[in-house]
Amino acid sequence: MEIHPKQTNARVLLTSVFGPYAQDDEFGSRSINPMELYHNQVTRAQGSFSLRMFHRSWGIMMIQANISAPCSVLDFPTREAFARELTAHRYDIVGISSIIVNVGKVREMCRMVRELSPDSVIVVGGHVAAIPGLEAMIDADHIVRGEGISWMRRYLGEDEHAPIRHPAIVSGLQTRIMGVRLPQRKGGTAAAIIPSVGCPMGCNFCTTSAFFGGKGKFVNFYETGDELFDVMCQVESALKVHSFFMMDENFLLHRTRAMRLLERMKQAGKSWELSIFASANAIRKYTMQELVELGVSWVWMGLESPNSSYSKLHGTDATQLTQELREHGIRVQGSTIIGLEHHTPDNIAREIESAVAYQTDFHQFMLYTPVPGTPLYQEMADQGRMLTDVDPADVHGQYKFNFRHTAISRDDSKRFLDWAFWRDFERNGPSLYRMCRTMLQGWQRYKNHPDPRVRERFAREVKKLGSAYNAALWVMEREFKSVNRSVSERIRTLRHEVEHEFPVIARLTAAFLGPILLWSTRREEKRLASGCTYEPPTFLERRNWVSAS
Ligand code: B12
Ligand code: SF4
Repeated sequence: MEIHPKQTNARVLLTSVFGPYAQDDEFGSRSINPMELYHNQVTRAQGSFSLRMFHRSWGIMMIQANISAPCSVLDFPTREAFARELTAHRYDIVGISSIIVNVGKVREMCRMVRELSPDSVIVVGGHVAAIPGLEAMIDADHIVRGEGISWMRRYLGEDEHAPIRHPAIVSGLQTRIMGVRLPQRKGGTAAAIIPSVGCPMGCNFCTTSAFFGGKGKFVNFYETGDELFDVMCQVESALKVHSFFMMDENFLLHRTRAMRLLERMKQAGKSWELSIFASANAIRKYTMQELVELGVSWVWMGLESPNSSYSKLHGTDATQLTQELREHGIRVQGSTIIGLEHHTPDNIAREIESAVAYQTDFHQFMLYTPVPGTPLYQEMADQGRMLTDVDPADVHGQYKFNFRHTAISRDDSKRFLDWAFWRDFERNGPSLYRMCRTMLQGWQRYKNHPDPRVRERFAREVKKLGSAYNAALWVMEREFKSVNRSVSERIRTLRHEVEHEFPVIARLTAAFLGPILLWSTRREEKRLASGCTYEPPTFLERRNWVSAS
């Protein structure tokens, strides 16, 4: 492979695509596609109760931490900030990270580099690289498919097999709910840990699995529980956290690693909380006791229709599993695909009802979307069913089909998707309430657990429930009284239970903080109704930096 002539002395700029994101523009921003995980695809129908936060671009942060070359990361720039950075420093390499939906921005950024920094080599990486024929769509020198740390190390003439250094990453920022931006104190937000990329399960639609090798393959940054434990200890002391967001597509699939991690946690008395992604059949490899001791407090799992053919659900009763997890204080975030092959206008309502009936704490709905690089895309392309006139900026799974479904029209795909979000909210209420319910169940079950690590974790989690969250319950109960009495009554019952557990503090906070939260919630509703959207701040971080000579 070609190596950059300046090797490890080359100055590198790594950037995400420019914003603003949550508005409609000619570069491919869409108001329906904001840079917010929950509000984009999980709680978007929940109005002021939607959980809102941003997540940094971890791919470029990981690359920066693992090269010795002087390197700047520019995250969420505006076009102006990107132009300024290009002209303020002489960069030898400009690396642009993007997913497919943002290809229009990549095209514009390549054009800007050629104009403002003509000597820079342009490298484009991330999922956008899966687009067939991308070379002809953008003016880049290198398009990198798959894992980027090893590619960049090779390109800079560095050792691609050197151990992976994990940066200390705060998982979410500027969290906002009910019109209030939560204070960002050190240790208050989970740290993101990225043990691997890809997933060996190889579901036919899955772009992350396909991008890193497909079925049977993935790239492990940390093979063993010992390595993972050491990384988590480093990040724990850098960020003062107890809580980790494990960015591994199927964390529990690797049982030996997870069980060794548990052993080390026990030996060191670590009372950690883990939020994980895991498939149902991987979760079933563990007892509830093991999950609880491992600190699993949040699971994001695929809950595709029972009539689908995905092996990750085989042999599991997903209803029983989700219920059991919640009874053990583990919050469940379900993910359901709308528009699978067997869906029709006649059965889709039933399928959505069964997803909603899982009563998860959070529920993501996404359109079945053939994405370049996946087996599903190939299959649809071979059958001539891909629609050729759809703008890639609209292929984000929250708008309309990008292929011809045998029974459901494009317009109906959006109607069914929107209905799923609405129905989940209408039947189950705000996710914040649902999450409080699960937290209380966990506390009641484990407050006297013999392992002090477990007790400490549940006590830590429940502190918020006995105070600020109870004020939020008071507001939700009030706001739902006129729109959905049954939800309001369920919230009331929960509030009474919380007040029974924490008679003084919970009542006091509801009485004093409740009215303030009610006011901020209503103000937020008005803001949202007038079209207010939120954008992440721009970050600029330098490492191994030397000024241009
Ligand atoms: C965090 C996240 C987000 C964050 C934003 C992160 C950000 N700052 O951009 C939020 C929640 C806001 C988000 C939003 C969306 N996301 Co998102 N997101 C993720 C998630 C869960 C983790 C990404 C990550 O950090 N992974 C870990 C890092 C290490 O991996 P990586 O980013 O792939 O980087 C590696 C390589 O790709 C490569 N690389 C990356 N960049 C570069 C750059 C260079 C120069 C080089 C050489 C290499 C390189 O090297 C890295 C190390 O190996 C992934 C799923 C996943 N597991 O990856 C989805 C994912 C990236 N998102 C996806 C989608 C579709 C979206 C949305 C459209 C949401 C939606 N409706 O579904 C929106 C788009 C918002 C917008 N306006 O752009 C898809 C992308 C599909 C595709 N083929 O393009 C993914 C893969 C999820 C999925 N399976 O469908 N997302
Ligand atoms: S189990 Fe989840 S992450 Fe793994 S291939 Fe299937 S959809 Fe993708």
